Amino acid sequence: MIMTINEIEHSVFAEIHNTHTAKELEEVRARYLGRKGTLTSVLRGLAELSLEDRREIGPRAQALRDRIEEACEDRLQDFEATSETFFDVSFPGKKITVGHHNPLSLLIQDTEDIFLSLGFSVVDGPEVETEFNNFDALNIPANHPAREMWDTFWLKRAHNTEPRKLLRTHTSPVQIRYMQTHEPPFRIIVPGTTYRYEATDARHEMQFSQIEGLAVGETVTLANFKSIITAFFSRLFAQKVEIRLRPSYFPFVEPGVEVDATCPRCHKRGCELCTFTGWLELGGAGMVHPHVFDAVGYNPNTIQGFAFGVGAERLAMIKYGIPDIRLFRSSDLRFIQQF
Ligand code: FA5
Repeated sequence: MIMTINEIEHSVFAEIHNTHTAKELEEVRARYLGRKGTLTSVLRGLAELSLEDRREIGPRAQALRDRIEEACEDRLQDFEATSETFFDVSFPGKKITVGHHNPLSLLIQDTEDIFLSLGFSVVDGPEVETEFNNFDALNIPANHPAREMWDTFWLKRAHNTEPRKLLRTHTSPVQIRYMQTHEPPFRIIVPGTTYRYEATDARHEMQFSQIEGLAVGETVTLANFKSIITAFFSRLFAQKVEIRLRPSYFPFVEPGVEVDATCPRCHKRGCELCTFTGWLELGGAGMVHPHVFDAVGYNPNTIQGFAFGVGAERLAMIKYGIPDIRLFRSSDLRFIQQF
């Protein structure tokens, strides 16, 4: 019996090692540990041995059985690691989750594409601005009542003598930055984030986005603006849109206008979106004020231009039928996944 155990020990581990499939491995295992296996017969035969022999052979045989089981288990894991086991190709795969663009990003991308095709460049500027660029150079001096049109987040200063900084309340300060460093003629748009210290509701946020436009040259007129903005809204809303300019006031333009477009949902028939007026108010515009040209060192007698500013969320809300501006930055996946 000792002889048999020695022989088994001598051959079994090499045989296990030489198997290449789970089926081959199972055959080797059965040869030694199956019902009629060699080692199983040894273990069965123990009962017939003398007590002394049993004490010597029994533990060796049992230990060998454990080692064979362990070796078979290890070999099986080798097969699994090298994928030699069965692989069911019809098993459903893992769904790959794909990110979605925020509708605000989609709106800004569309806007940029349209204006690029109309000969405009896309420009940006910082969200932390100087008081000069955000207000003074735009013809809104300190203590002027027009300042109250924009409730401002001011930044802390280390010393009272330092110039005050703020979170820009509109994208208009980029007009100043651009004109200080470029010569006309040019046409630019400036999409960007803006901040106002305001109560929020379905149409107002403290952090929102605007798209500024500025075209400057010797012969640029308000009629040019009307045709550009008509082309923009018509392409953005994928339909023919009419534009109406109503007199309004912004300190940095003269004349100033409010820009209305025909409601793209009801085509002027009247609906809830346009509060049954047929028209939507989409932003402000006008001819750049001579004081603004003075502030950047242009000659207002030879240079003229139009400027406009529209709310980007407002346009996205109209285009995509979004009922509440607070959804854009809500981080709610149920909202984002719809786009
Ligand atoms: C301005 O900010 C001017 N800078 C626009 C301008 C530029 C006029 C150039 C003339 C020439 P106003 O405050 O109206 O204007 O804001 C423009 C648009 O920004 C609004 O029509 C609105 O759509 C959007 N907007 C303003 N405040 C908020 C707010 N709190 N939340 C969301 N959108 C806002």
